Amino acid sequence: IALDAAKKLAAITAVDQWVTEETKVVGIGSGSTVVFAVERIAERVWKDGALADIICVPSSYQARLLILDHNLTLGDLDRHSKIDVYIDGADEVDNAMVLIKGGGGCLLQEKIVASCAKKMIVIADYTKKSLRLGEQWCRGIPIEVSPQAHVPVKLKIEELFGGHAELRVALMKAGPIVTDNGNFLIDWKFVAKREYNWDEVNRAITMIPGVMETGLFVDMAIKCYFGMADGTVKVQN
Ligand code: DER
Repeated sequence: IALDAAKKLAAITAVDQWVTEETKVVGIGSGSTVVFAVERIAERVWKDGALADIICVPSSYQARLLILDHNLTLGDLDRHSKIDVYIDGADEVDNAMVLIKGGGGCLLQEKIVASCAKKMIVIADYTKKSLRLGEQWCRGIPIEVSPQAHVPVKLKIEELFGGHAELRVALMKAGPIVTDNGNFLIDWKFVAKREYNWDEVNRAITMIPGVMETGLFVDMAIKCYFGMADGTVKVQN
């Protein structure tokens, strides 16, 4: 089946499993896969008359517009900081369920909203699954940085962990990508052959002055649903 069909399959399976009548607040991730999850939630609300009063907390402008476009109730962390379940995509998921996220540049709010959720569920197509981080996703680990600090942060990461970090430049805008939060992004291509302790790497990078957040989601997702090419859904716990 096509990649979009695989994404959709994962999204529907996860929503039907985790967004139920008991769900009061759902966190909505960012990217292309999560669109199918919002469509499924909207179908349940508007077609089935189910999930009455469910509140959707966005993790980006994209997620916010998606919620509004489907006439779902928009929430925010000021009023709904206890989230029942957070559903989001990933750029890559390794065997230890370490995620690389941020391919869509929304990692800061994604990690914030995910951290407020009792459960984080990942939905993805089969191209996102890897045994070892970096096997599938070759664009590096996204890191959100304060605009004034992108060079010192880049140099510090390369000094600490090797590899090569570069500023993410926009395609349809001159200059660097500016995130929903007014920051820059650098993508760190780590050394493929090197053994990294991703929990330590995540903590060390986060501590570098000027780093707002990393796209390394360690010990955050509890379950991943992968839509497979043969039309099945593989679940990783
Ligand atoms: O940028 C992000 O963090 C997205 O959630 C990304 O990880 C998944 O995007 P996709 O569903 O479009 O592949």
